[in-house]
Amino acid sequence: MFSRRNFIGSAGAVTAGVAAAAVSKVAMAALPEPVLQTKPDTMPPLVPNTGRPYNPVVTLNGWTLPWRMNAGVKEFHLVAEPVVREMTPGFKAHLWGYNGQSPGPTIEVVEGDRVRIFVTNKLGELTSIHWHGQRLPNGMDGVTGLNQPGIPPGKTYVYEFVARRPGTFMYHPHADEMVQMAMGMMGFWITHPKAKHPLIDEVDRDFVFLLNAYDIDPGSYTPKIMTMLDFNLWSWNSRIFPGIDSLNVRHMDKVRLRIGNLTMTNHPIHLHGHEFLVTGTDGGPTPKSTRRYEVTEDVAVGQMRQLEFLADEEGDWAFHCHKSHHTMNAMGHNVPTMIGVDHRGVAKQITKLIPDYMVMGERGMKDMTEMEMPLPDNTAAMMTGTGPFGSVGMGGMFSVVKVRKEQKPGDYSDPGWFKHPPGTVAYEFTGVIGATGQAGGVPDPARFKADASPGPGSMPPVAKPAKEVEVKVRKPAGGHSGH
Ligand SMILES: [Cu+2]
Repeated sequence: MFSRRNFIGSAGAVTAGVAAAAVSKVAMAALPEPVLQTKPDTMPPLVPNTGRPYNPVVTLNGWTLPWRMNAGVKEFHLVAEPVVREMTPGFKAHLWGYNGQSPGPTIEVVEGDRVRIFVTNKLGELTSIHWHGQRLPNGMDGVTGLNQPGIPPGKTYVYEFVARRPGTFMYHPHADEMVQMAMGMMGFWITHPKAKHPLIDEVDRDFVFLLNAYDIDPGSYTPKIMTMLDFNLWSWNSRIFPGIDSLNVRHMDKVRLRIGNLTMTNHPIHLHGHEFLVTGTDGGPTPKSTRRYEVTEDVAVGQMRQLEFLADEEGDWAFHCHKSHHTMNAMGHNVPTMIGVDHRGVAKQITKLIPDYMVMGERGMKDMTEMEMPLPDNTAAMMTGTGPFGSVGMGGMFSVVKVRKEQKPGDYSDPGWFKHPPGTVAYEFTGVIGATGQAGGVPDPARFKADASPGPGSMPPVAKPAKEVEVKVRKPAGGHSGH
């Protein structure tokens, strides 16, 4: 490993002399045509027809950037520009991205490839691209002011380096970063191994997506870029449930999920019905001895994770971030909890004064998924999505892994809902509760009963409180502290 890195390292050093600066008129004229994509669909894998072969990835609600070979160098053309991204049907956001989309297209190369990336800036301010996680000459690292001047509006810069190690990487600006990343500028980079790698298994399906987040007020189109933590749209590749495509796989497929986090908080990503191994992190493939089975993997800020599992259980398996506020869409945050408050009388009185008045959440908030309430134009429903059994009541970072026997190899199309074998779906109990003696009866549920003695605890209290207090205070609105 060490010697190989050294060898490629010396080859890479040749590019150190190529500054990411001036491009001659001749080179400009020879720019590869930028390829644009405006549809938010999951595009089929881009099978390489030039360069070294590899098994391509599939970008969830995204695509891979085509390249051209130029005297043995893989040339890509990224265009930084304002884009309109449909985050879910009926909700479009005005973002910044690359080549017509946010996130930008996935770049796929092979270990040892020499790569040349033309970056054209069509924004109104300086930008740059940092190739997150890569080994490269310092002048190609993309930090504005430190490694290169910012790319001025209207100009094209060239980055060139050798993809030295296989793995999962990201790209994003390192210029006015807070704004440009809050606006959606980011993308994935995959470096495939050049030969069979002892720590990188061949898989049947290889999905990639970025975790990103936006703060867009209901009824508006542009993210608020000053938000530090309190985002209201938690997305995968700038899509929110139910706009995120399902991950469709064949029963017994070996599946790899590559996830990168460019939000401002961590996301515990949880898969139902299967256990996965964490086979790769920021530094590349994990040693086999460190691998253990998990059902949730926390992806921290700025990190990449590779999860692998055998899809050996048929069905429609939920796959989501486990922070429950991250599986909801835009909402007002200062809604008081009304669970358990019977306010029928109050609502009646208020309705006399304000005919449209509506009480929210008296039985929980699930009712809101079916509520036909007028939303401002261009607003995503807070919790939505309809499954075969009704409303799913979700939003944000949520999708479904569909495992099917009849899925053809290489077919990524949506097979529809799972057809459950008879007797394998939870069903309503129609017997008698509290009647063990009767046929079909079940005993009363056991229920914890508090007694008069000091309750359980690590130590007994010195004296009992004079009065039992049940807390019913409602905090005043405001002072919301993020998620
Ligand atoms: Cu999350």
